[in-house]
Amino acid sequence: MTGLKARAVLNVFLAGSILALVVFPEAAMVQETKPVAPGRIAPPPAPAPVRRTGPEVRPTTTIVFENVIERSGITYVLKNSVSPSRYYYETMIGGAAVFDFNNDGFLDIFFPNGGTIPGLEKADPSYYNRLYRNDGDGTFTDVTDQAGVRGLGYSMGVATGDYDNDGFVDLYVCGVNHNQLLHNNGDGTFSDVTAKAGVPGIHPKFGKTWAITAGWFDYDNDGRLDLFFTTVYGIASFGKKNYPVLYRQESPFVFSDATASAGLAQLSPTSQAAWADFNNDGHLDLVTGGKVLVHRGTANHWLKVRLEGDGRIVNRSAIGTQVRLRLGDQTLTRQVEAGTGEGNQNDLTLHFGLGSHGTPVPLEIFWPNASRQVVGNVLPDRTISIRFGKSP
Ligand SMILES: [Ca+2]
Ligand SMILES: [Ca+2]
Ligand SMILES: [Ca+2]
Ligand SMILES: [Ca+2]
Repeated sequence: MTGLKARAVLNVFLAGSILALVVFPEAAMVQETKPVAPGRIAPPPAPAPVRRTGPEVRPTTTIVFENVIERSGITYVLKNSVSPSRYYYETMIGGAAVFDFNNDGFLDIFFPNGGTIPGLEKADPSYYNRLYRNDGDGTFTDVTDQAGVRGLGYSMGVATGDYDNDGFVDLYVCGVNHNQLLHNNGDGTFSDVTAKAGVPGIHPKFGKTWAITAGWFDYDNDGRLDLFFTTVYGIASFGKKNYPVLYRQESPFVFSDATASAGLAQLSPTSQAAWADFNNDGHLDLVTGGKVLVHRGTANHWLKVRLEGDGRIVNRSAIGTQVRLRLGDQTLTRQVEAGTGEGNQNDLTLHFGLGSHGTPVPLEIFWPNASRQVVGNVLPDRTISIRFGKSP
């Protein structure tokens, strides 16, 4: 995402920054769709009845965005170190992640940043990645240093996901010469656990691959997030060979390179990576590298959650809404996102792998206006639809 795009995201976000706490009755406005046998295409769900949850919304011809960057406290400047050689990555840098790192109900912003050329290092603070804490009053505070997220090397994109199910969203930062998995410690700080988790993006033969964008997905439905990152050029700057990588979280918090075993070894370099369950069997499928890859499934349980805003208080697509699912002593967290990686859009339906857990689970929904809704006793192995608004 470019700097301009990042600012546009900020503008949209600030426009919707409202604090309120509302607890809805359980099981409010829930529709269920039962699963189909693996390999079968399920019929589309019946159209939902039109409901109005507030005053009539009158069409308007003028929609105004205000650029509030100057008074927001955000001073991040993208630094790509343009060189006479015009390396590929100079033109492709610039991601942003909007997520709530401290669980205070206000979305915070993380910006990856570049490095020197040709050294590819963050030689001074102007190259640091930046984390801005949302203070809830329209301003942000730079907490990069206390959070420990300055970064390493020439960074590119970033993916957010709670890979260890502790309720705090973690970061995976992609880069040319370094990738970083940053564990959110829950106290405002992050720890670099890249080596311990086994996700450095280093091929035993070809070395570090240039990672541009990544996404977290539980493709085997075991309740633990897996990681897929892509790269665009097979042979890029400095003659380096690059390739997409799928990391599977084999055991709690330890990953292995599953690119070959999952059948993705011959995948061409690409920026495509969009996940969706095309055949409604509960297992995420993947569009990447000009291919549509249907997952053949596991015996694990799953749950999919479709959210819908009212178009007035919460946007119709419910983007920015977070859903938490309690599974024993773990909390699985998913968020409706407007896009993933570079130019990709996943299905907006949230997907949870439940492993061997086949009994009803409770959900907590945190809508973008900071209201909270509790939905109890949701049966697994189905898709449920939930609308923002009054209980029926
Ligand atoms: Ca926050
Ligand atoms: Ca976490
Ligand atoms: Ca998994
Ligand atoms: Ca599927």
